[in-house]
Amino acid sequence: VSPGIQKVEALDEGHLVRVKWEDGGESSYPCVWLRDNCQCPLCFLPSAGARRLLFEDLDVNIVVKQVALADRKKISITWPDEHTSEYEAEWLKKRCFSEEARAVMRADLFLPDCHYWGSGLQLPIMPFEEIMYNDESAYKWLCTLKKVGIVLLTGAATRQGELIKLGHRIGFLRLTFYGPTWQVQDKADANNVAYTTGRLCFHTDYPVLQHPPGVQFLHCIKQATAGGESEVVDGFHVANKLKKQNPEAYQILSSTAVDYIDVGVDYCDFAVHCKQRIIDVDSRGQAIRINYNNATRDTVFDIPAEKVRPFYAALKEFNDLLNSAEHKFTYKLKPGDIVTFDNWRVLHGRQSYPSGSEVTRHLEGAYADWDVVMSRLRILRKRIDLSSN
Ligand code: OGA
Ligand code: NM2
Ligand code: ZN
Ligand code: ZN
Repeated sequence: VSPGIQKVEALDEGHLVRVKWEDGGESSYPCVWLRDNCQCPLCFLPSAGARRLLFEDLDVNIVVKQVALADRKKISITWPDEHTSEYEAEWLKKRCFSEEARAVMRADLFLPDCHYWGSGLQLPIMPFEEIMYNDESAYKWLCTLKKVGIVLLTGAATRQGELIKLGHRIGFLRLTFYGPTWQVQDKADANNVAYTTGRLCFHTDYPVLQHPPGVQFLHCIKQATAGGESEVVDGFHVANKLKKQNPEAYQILSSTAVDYIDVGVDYCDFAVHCKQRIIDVDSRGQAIRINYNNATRDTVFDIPAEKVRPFYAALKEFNDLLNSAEHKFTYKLKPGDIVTFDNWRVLHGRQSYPSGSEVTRHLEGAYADWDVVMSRLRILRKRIDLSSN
């Protein structure tokens, strides 16, 4: 519950409104923002939770005509054109512009908290049944998926279709050229190296797409007796290591646009091309997405010839770090296991397994977008919160 308001006043020639809280704190709100966010039925459509006010109708130099304390829990503003707006104390407090308040809001919305790991990973494990039927468990699953980047679900049926159910649990799956879900098994004339018995070195899936899938699900239906082990590595953790150990390599991988290609037929025919930086960074140079699949890296390489060798040297440094015993975690999926992981952060690979005339190993895979996963996480959090209060 937010504190009441002790005092409200206009400052800076009416461009700013300052609220003094009963707990001693204070917050300042620019008037252009207050007018922009008037909550009256003319300016805001509550059924959509969206702004009705057109930007054209906003005076970006607006000042208040009058500001008053309606009661301890509300302020009211009269604008020069006599339009009036009211703002609740709690609504204002949440939207305080201080660095601290914004950090709280940011953390609440996007859960940026990240637990890095290496070979000592304690793989989080939850029963599939539980996350399907229990909201608290589902919430915990998605929070852990966001924070750690990987969660193993156990006890699913050993037939196709479980990932469709999991998709319904979060909302919907991400359709790609490989279909709504896809079958990882040895195939004749494979249209992807994943559909062979070969070893897959550390990769993220689908960097050839402009917006690669944020989350990946792999459901083990059948496992090879020998071989077929899985490997995972925390790409953000390793990227940080590379930045410290070899800033120049980091600089090259976070700035060079690498060409990717995927041409073939599956769900429908496709000819996909894309340029991606192997380490995607935010404005502060922090890794936010790894885009690396050596199999689909194009033979076309659109950079000047003299930059090619330094690029390969940088990629070798990164690839070596990914594969170092200190960083990688190895495990073997059992029939009924579903590994769920952050495909923007965790790189995965598999050991080769013997080929034969029968199918000896079968995984069903699917993708989801982080937007959908985070949306479900927030809804579950709210629902759990409401039921416990
Ligand atoms: C893939 C993949 C892992 C495995 O299909 O992209 O990484 O264990 N598969 O087969
Ligand atoms: N599969 C597994 O980037 C990739 O080609 C990843 C995608 C075929 C859907 C593999
Ligand atoms: Zn209004
Ligand atoms: Zn893969």
